[in-house]
Amino acid sequence: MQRVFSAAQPTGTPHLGNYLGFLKQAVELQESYDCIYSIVDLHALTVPRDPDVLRNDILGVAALYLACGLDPKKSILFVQSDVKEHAELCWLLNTLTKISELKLMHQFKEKSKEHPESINMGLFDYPVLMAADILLYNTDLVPIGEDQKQHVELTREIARRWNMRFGQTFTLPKAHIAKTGARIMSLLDPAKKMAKSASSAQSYVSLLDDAHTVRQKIKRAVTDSGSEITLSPAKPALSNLLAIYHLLSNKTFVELEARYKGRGYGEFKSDLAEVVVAFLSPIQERYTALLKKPKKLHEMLSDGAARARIIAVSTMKKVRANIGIGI
Ligand code: AQP
Repeated sequence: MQRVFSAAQPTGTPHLGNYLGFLKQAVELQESYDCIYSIVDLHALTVPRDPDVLRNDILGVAALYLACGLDPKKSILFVQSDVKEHAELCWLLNTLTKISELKLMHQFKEKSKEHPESINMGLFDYPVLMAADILLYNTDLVPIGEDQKQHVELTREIARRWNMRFGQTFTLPKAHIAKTGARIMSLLDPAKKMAKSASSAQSYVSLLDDAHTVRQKIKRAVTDSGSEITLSPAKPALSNLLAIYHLLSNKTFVELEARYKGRGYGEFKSDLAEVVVAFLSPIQERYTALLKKPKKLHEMLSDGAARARIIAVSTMKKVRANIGIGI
């Protein structure tokens, strides 16, 4: 069975972009792949975090992922820092990664602009730690949003380099990117991706937003000139809303265009808001119930880490022998 690995940072509450670009696929893939998913707390430290907030976010994200359909009976779900091999492999992969390659990474360039006061080595090395995450588990497929594609390409390059130098060790992973939803855009600016770190919370729908907030955010979402409801590159803001509607309702774009022919943006947005509310409310109910049992969540994560560690230790045995350390 092919192996799937992917990860997400515990940096606040995930939004619809995280769900549609990553989590939705992660849940679907559980049915036919051997899936491993990680809450990557070491990655989250690449920008300043309050320790108590981080601790809460780790548990919150775990609960939310379960509420969205990740099933610990079908997948391994664990916290990255519970498996020390991630940091060790990152260090070894660093020795084969060029600084010039890391300087090309879009995410590093963007985050450096956002946090000019704290451009640290961790932020620069983020893609190598991500390569370690993926390569430790002999991963075939990595479900991700479009923004992470460049990091998976670098992972392949590092793996190829290692295999050339030390013999076949790592599987070359492939990015698994959804046809629609791979880049959900900001509700306020269709040129920017929906992101937790955006300056305005009006630009994204968090998976924990209540019904009133969802309705308000969608009502205020920017639209394009003209009033026709059509999917078109000339209407990037509307196309983004149509993509969300399509993915959450399973209605095709053709069906949606026909349904809103001759009707305005107002009606379309108000229906979309109800689709989003109906989608989020059962998730939020499950999330609240799961958070009431923190001990159970900790046990599930600790069991996940134990299962992940078995694979990671076995990979590292090979890697250490390859490179000439750890007799
Ligand atoms: N807007 C998006 N559309 C589609 N997919 C997205 N992803 C992120 N934003 C979008 C995908 O979500 C997965 C988990 O990402 P993460 O937890 O590592 O967070 P991130 O990429 O840092 O997400 P944010 O919200 O955009 O945070 P900031 O503001 O910190 O950059 C990944 O697979 C990602 O591709």
